[in-house]
Amino acid sequence: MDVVTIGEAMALFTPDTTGKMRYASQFSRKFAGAETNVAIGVTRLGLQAGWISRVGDDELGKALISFVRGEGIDTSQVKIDSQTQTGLYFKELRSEQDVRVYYYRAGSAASKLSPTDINEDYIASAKYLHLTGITPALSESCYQAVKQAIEYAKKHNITIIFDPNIREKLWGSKEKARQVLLEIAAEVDIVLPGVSEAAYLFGQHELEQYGSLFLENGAEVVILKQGSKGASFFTKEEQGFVPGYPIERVVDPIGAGDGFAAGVISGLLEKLPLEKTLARANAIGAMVTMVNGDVEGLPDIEEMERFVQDTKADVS
Ligand code: KDG
Repeated sequence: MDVVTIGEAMALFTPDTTGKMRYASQFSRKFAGAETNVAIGVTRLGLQAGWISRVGDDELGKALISFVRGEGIDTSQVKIDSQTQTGLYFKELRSEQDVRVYYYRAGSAASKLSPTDINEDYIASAKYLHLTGITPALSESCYQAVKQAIEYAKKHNITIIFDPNIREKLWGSKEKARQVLLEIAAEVDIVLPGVSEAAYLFGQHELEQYGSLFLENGAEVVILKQGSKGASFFTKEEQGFVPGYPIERVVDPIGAGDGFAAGVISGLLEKLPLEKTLARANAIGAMVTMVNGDVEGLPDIEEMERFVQDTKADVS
């Protein structure tokens, strides 16, 4: 296994029309979740991924497992929880600039994940453990599950990559979010914050400062995402900036960060230098925004290479 990830995936409903959702009567049903988005992203790039989670014993839970399995991901560690339901999420595209999400996931099956769901051998079988800040926000038992996974990964020298993915709607308080996310960021090898997330965690600073702040907090590699502008990397030895790709029209920005993470993982596993890894990540992030849906725009290797060849990075 190349990558194991842990977290909630949901049935995603998107109105078929743009505008306020209250007027929508036709919806498309898709599936999404930051962690499965990354698992699907790396699988399209030829890697092997596994997903640890729970879904409800309901029709959407069954369809969700089939969907993720159909994308080639190992779902042997996904439990069916008969006590509760699969979570839902609605995405409202009010305009190209105004995309809103609504969760119906409190008490969902995935929020019941606990340390007993984390199998040590399974974590040890991976090269990378991918985590996001969404899972520990779901419940205390989810937070404990994440801590258990980190403990196993460290014991077996598995590289841990962490995307803070701050979802204010899920955290009761900003203080709690900051405390838990910084605690996890201190334990991992690679962190992937966006600039606004870095500011949320450390307060307003110059961009370069965020690199040092995350390094001092404990990470080995910091990758600071700056949307379509590009991304910077920081280690104790080096730092740099890699420009992003111009995007003619953003159809749906949600999921771009997960595509970016998939690019980082695949680049690092191929032992590409950080510049090349970030160029790949920027390209995949851009490609995801051009298609409606969190995972529909994730490219395979050939599509990604064609995009990189045909599109000049935005060095302006
Ligand atoms: O990164 C995209 C995710 O935000 C989306 O798939 C839904 O997992 C999700 C979440 O918790 O917001």
